[in-house]
Amino acid sequence: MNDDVQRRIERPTQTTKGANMKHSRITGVVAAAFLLAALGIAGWATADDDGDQQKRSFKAELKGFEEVPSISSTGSGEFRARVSKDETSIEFELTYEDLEGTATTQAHVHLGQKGAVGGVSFFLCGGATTDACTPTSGSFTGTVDAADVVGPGAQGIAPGEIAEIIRGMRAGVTYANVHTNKHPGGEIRGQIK
Ligand SMILES: [Cu+2]
Repeated sequence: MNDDVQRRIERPTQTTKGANMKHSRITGVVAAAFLLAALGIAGWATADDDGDQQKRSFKAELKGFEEVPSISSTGSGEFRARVSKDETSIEFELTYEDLEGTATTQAHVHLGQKGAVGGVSFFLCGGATTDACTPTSGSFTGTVDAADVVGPGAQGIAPGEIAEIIRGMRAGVTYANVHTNKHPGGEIRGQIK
């Protein structure tokens, strides 16, 4: 609340003369109405940036130090994703390079907060419905829909529950992870934001 509005609202309690009081009450009401209108407009502006209020674009920088426990690796990568307007699919792009493992086995999006290991939600490469991962460096694009979501059931996401993993992405509790023969638990990882 700016000082001017604050003063006008407080003025009735500081004024003792009847006429003045009535005047300041009206001023106060008008000021409060303007304030509410301003707050309302500000609220709409932030909610309506992209036509709705849901975050759709996501990104992660992948590196060995983000693994749990940290891995020292020359590898790096980037993950980007976009949730469709109708919330039924996720378009993604994954790139990685300079991995130390000679074979890249799988890459996934997992459910799990930073610093924790969680289960697999969907594949980015190396899965039944995705391309095979390429060794040491690679670039993949794809579209994930409900049928591609495999879990993780133990963490409350049943196969097909794409809305729930999207919710996890929006809450910052998902990560992209690239697995190699040298580091089967994951060589590079990045929290999705
Ligand atoms: Cu994984």
